[in-house]
Amino acid sequence: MSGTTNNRFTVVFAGLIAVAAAPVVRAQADTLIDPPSIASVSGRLVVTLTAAPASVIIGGQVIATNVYNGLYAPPTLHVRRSDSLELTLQNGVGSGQSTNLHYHGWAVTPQAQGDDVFVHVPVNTSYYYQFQLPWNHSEGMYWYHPHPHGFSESQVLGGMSGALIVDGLLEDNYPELVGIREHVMLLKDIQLPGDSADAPKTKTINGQLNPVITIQPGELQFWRIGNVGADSYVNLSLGGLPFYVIAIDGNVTACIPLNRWGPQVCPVLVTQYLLPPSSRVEIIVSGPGPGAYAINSLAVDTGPDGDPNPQVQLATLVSGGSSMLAAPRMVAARRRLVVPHTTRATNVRPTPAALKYAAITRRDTLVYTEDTLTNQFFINGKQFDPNRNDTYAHVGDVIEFTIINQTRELHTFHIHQTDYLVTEINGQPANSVSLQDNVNLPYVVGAQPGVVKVIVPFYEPVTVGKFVYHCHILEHEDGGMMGTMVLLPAAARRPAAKAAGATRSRH
Ligand SMILES: [Cu+2]
Repeated sequence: MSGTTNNRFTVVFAGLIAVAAAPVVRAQADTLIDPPSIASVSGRLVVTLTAAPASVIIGGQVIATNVYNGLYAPPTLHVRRSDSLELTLQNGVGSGQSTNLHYHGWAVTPQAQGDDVFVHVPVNTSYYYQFQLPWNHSEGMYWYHPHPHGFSESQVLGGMSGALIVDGLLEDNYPELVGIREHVMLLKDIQLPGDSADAPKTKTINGQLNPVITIQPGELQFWRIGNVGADSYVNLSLGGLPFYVIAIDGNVTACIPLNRWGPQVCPVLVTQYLLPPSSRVEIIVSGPGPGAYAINSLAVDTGPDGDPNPQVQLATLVSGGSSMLAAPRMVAARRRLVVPHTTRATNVRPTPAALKYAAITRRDTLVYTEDTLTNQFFINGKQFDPNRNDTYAHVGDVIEFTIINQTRELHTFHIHQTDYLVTEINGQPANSVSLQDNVNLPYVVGAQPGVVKVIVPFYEPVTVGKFVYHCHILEHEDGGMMGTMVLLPAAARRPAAKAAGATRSRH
C-alpha cells in the first residue's frame, strides 16, 4: 500500500460529522486482530488459564514473557448475567512467583473461590475459582489480571491481562446496534528489551504496533477498549473524529441527571477520552469519509514525579468502500444514538442520579503520599498490610470518600467489588455520566493537592467480605499504595448502632 496515490488516503470532508483529522500514510498493513473468545454455555463458563512463559512477537521482536495460554492477547471471556464461572488457574509463572486472578469491576463475592485477591497461588500449583454473577449484573467490559501484592506490576507488564465481557450491553440498551462490527481492544504497555527503565513504555493494541482498522463511510462500529496495562495512561483520540461513549467501566452512560427520577440512556459525544491504567470505555465509531486517520494516545502530563507518557500512534483507521450512510440499518442505529431513551435492563448498580441523592452514611478521607527516594507509596501514611483492616462498611451503607493526592504525580483510585460516582474534582462538580471503578487523581500544583470526591455504595450482600482499594498504577500498588475494606452484613450494624446510641440516616 505504501507509495501509492490510492484515494483511500484522501481525506474527504463529508458525512454526518465534521472531520478535523489529518491523513496519515502507513508503510505496513497488518490489520487489527481481536483476541480469541470463549463464551459460556448453558449458564456455565468452564475455562483454564495457564500462566507460563511463552515467546510472543511484538513489533517484529520475539519476546519471552509470562502470558496466559501462550497468548499476549489472551481469550476474551464472555458471560451472561447469572452465569457461573468455573475457572482453573494454573501457575507456571517462569519467575517462580505466586499469582492469582482478579475479576476487575465485577460485583461478585470477594471470598474464597471468588474474587479473593488475598489468595496467593504458589508456582506449579493451580486454583479453582467458582462463583456466580448476580442476575442483574451491569453489562459491559471488565478485565482479568493477577493481583498478588508485590508481583502485580511485573506480571501485568509482562502481558498477563485479558478482557471479561458481560454480554447484553447493546441488546438491552441499543437494540438497533446489535450485530454491527465489534472489536475488543486490549491496550497494553510493555518494556521492550533494550529500553531503559526510564524510557516511556511501548503501547500496543492486542499486542500489535499500529495495526489497520477498516471501516466503511457511514458504518457504525462497536469498540470495547480497555487500558489493561500496568502503569501507562492512554488519552484516546481518533484523529479528531467524534465518537459516542456508551459505557464506562462496564456501566452504561446516562444523560447528566437533572433529577433523581430521570435515568435516560444518552450517549456522550467526545473527541478524546482519558483512560488511566485499568479504565475501560465502550464506544460507537461512525465511519468518516474515505481516508486514513491516526488513532493516537495523546500526551498525558503525569506530573513532575510521574513517568513520561508522550503521544504515540496506536492504530490507523482506514475508511473506504461503499458508503453506508443511507443503509436502513445504519440510519435506524444512528437515530438510536442521538435520541435519549430508557434502558431495558435493571442494574445491580444504582444510577448516577439515584446515587447523587442517596443519604451518606459516613464520610472518610484517603490521603495519598509517597517517598520518591525509596519508591514507597502510602495511603493515610501506611503501606499495604493484608492483615490490617483499614476501613469498613455495612451492606446498605453509602460512604463519601475525599481522596487527597499530596504527591507531584498522577495516581488513581480503584475499589474492588463496587463502583462509585465521582462528584467533585478539585472543587469543581464532576457531572459524571456513569458510575466507574477507577478515577484519575490530579497531582499537587503549587501548595494545592489534587482532591477528588466519590460516593461509594455498598449495596450488594454478595460482596460481603474483605477486599481492597488502591492506586491502579501497579508500580505504586506493589509499592504499598493499597488499603483494605471489610464489608459486613446489614444485620451486623443494628446492635452496634443501638449500643452506641447512634442514629443513622437511611436512604
Ligand atoms: Cu499511583
